[in-house]
Amino acid sequence: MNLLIHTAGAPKRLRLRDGARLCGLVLGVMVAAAMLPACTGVQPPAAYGPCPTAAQLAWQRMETNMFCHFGPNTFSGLEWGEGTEPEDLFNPTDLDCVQWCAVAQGAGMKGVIITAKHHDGFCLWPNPVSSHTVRESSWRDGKGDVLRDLSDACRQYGLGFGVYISPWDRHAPDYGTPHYNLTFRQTLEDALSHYGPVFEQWFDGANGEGPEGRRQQYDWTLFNTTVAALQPHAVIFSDVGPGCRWVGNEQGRGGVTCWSRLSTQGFAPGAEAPGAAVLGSGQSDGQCWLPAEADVSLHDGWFYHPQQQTKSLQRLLSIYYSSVGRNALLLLNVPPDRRGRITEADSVRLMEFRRALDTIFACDLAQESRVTASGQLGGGGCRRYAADNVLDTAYHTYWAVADTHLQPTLTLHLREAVAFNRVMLQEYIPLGQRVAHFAVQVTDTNGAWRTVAQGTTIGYKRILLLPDMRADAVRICFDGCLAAPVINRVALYYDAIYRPEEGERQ
Ligand code: FUL
Repeated sequence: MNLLIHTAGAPKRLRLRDGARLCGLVLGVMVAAAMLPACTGVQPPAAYGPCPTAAQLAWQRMETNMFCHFGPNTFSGLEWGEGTEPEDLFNPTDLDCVQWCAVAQGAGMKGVIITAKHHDGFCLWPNPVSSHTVRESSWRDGKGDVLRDLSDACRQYGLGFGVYISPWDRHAPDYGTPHYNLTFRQTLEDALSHYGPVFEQWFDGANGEGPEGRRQQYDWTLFNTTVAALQPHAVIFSDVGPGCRWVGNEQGRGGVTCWSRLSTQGFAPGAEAPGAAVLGSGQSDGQCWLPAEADVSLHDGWFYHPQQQTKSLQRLLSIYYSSVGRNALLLLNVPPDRRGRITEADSVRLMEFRRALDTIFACDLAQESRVTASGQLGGGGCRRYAADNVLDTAYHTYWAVADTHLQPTLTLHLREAVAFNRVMLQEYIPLGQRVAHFAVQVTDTNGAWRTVAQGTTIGYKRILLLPDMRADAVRICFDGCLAAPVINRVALYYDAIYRPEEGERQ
């Protein structure tokens, strides 16, 4: 660490790197200290309520993923194909899934989910139980397979590969009969058996009419068990999970209160799902761990349409803050065009989005603060649960208090007064979601504390949008907790790029 760079005019980047090195040191000391007898006999906090599986935790930590709506609709201009489209309609002139993955990776996304079969029933892979697939088209002489290209490209780029497979099928001749559930199971089996690990299976709850106006009674238990048997680590999305839930809107907006818990007993995807407000907020006493996924398109529609505009950078940042910043995962749809490529305009906008996020979150202004708390599990000598664990970026280190201490406070004494307008908080969700209300207070030279924001849930990640302010110290009062909070990160940032609309703060 070169202390000479800590001059008033030093660029923030230098400070960050220095801070990161400092974090390394802190972490080393912490690991060593964790072995000290001071923690002997101190039991770690017990898990509270339902908690994420390893797959759900890994999924949540992806934070942003790319959705690709691609199929006959790309060529017809429809959003919902009729199911009667000739297979030859699907004819990308230059399909390049490597380019999709390069764009996704450049945009900081961690996975890609493809519409392997949308409501029109057309399969982007040669599904043996369908006659409405790429195999029946003249694209690549019927030898093409989009799932093959994309799964290979995802592997090459270290991205997760996920599939959207619509149960609603406007083409399948047996749709609307009990037999269709078996056909759909075989469809799932084929799509999930040949392309390597699948990180997410996306089930659309839509249940419209099939041939001759017939409707289907979906066998969700059969569908979910089929996925679980073939891809045990896949997180299953639907309105009500079982792996993650729909956030209740297609604008990419999580609830200001957003619990990763929901009771799903008696509910089903589609018309039998809980209302949008409940999906958005989750339930503090929900029986299942069911985090929210916020899906939204970079365009107005889900599929490519030549005239559609790309959302602005400001809009994307607003979406980011109201999804990832509110404890939801952001699934951003980027529709490939008729060549089978992501358009230049979309790609440029996504890189701008990434650059903006990297800039905003480059420098944690709390990094060098002294951290104190109203309590700490195991007492001051037990570094394993120390308050300053909230500063390091290691995921599995956290600050914890005794389980009877339900209203603790944590204070960041800043090295010097800093200007900031974002507060980022993270609960250590492997032990459950606990915080139901908190306040952010600041103080400056006169020493009086002033509340500048209040919030309800935190969960995996919460980012509060505050007006520009300057403080010597920042205090978080966890004043409404279902169980003693376990916090693994508190950070302060200054965002000079996104300007929230009036009333949009927090
Ligand atoms: C909806 C579908 O009907 C849309 O076409 C789109 O796929 C969206 C993500 O889900 O339910």
